[in-house]
Amino acid sequence: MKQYIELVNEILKDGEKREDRTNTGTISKFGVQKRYDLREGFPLLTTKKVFYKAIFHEMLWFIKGDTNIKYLVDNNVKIWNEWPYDNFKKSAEFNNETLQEFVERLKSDNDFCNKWGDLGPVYGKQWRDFGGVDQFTKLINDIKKNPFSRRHIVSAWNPAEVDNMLLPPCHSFWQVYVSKDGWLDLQLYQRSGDVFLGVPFNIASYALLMELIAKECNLKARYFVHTIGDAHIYLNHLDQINEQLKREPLPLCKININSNKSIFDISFEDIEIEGYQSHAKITGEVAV
Ligand code: DHF
Ligand code: TMP
Repeated sequence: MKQYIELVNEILKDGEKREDRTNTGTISKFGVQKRYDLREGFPLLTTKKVFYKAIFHEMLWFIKGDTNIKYLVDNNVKIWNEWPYDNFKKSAEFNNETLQEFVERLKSDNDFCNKWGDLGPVYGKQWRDFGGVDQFTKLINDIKKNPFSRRHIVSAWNPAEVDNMLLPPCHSFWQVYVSKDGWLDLQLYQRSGDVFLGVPFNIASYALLMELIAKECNLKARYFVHTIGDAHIYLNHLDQINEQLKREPLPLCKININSNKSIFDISFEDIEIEGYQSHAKITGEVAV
């Protein structure tokens, strides 16, 4: 994935060192765009091993309109755990539970999970019910009925509700384009991108979304255009980023969706990655 390497190099070359909300510090560049051609393969990073099962579960969870992390923790997906935990820690109910204890309680106690496992009206909620509008179903119907429309938009950014979310949407706004010869393209506007941790997930996540929509609408996925506002590398990820720059990118894998179910009924087992080759996993701390 030369685009990812280009993105990293662009930030290191042009970025400014600055403070951020999490007090970690970043190198940041504003306004970058990369284009991935899905015909060349599935854009799952090869310069470190990515836990793609988490990406698939998360996307199905968005499509279902779910915002409670119960589905994720039940499937061993840990990527959203820190934010409900941080919220719980600030509450009067907090009794010095560790993150592990908190997650165990989410799994075993439904009332507790309903109260403390919800992220607020984030992605899933806005996609399926933005002030009463099911943007996602409308998008699918509109692509089928009127493919060349210039209004194939889904927005997770709902200014009236942003303050009720544990984390305001990072991948905030996207548009689908259908070409004359049946290709489906998608552009995402991501307001904020953690280039070491979040961005590899976001690229693969939207590539999966494109494959799912293309299949549902009898189209073929082509370009994913990824536009990022504040594209940053956290200072405590610089060693990990430099390690990746030393590694030679490997051939991309493929993705197969082995089902003719509707996009609303596809399950995790229907999605298969074929031939994923990657360098070793690299860990890094997530800034909360
Ligand atoms: N906050 C910050 N600071 N960066 C993020 O990327 C981020 N992403 C969020 C929520 N808040 C965030 C949601 N997505 C990981 C990946 C994506 C993600 C959250 C976390 C992550 O920690 N990935 C690790 C471990 C994955 C695993 O094996 O569970 C990785 O090495 O990819
Ligand atoms: P912010 O709300 O202050 O921008 O912090 C959010 C952080 O999370 C920022 O580093 C970007 C990162 N992030 C991603 O890169 N991708 C994601 O999908 C999510 C949810 C967050």
